[in-house]
Amino acid sequence: MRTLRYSLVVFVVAVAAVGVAYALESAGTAAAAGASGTTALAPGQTAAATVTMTDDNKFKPDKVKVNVGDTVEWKNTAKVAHTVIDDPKVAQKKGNVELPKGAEAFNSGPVAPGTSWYYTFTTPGTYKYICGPHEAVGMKGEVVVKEKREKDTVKE
Ligand SMILES: [Cu+2]
Repeated sequence: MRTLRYSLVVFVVAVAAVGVAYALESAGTAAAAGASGTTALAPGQTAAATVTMTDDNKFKPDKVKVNVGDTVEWKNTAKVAHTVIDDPKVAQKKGNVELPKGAEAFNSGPVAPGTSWYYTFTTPGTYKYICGPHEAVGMKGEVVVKEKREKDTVKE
């Protein structure tokens, strides 16, 4: 009888430990998924394209093409804050924001004058994005992310 009770205690502790391990792992995955947008590049990391956010409320250039895995820099050269938003829930006009299937929505939050925001694209397709405060005056842009072709990655 005592042995049975002991076994039960061991079993309950083991189940609890697995539960905690799973919860920790899930939290780690969630954090990693949200880490594609950042305010600073990692050492040795470079931006494949730079989009300037201007005083006349424009993304320049308003269309860039990059490959999967590339990082795009949005550089705010204006005197006001701008944002880089690709979240359909935030857009006032539906067609202004577009995401490829399976891609996660992103939102830079306010990018202060003189600073940059970086986003690394991991899903190929067309991204249409807006600046939240200036969507109504037409501050929109597009990023086309191409699947990396085999010959680009093969080195001799
Ligand atoms: Cu703006």
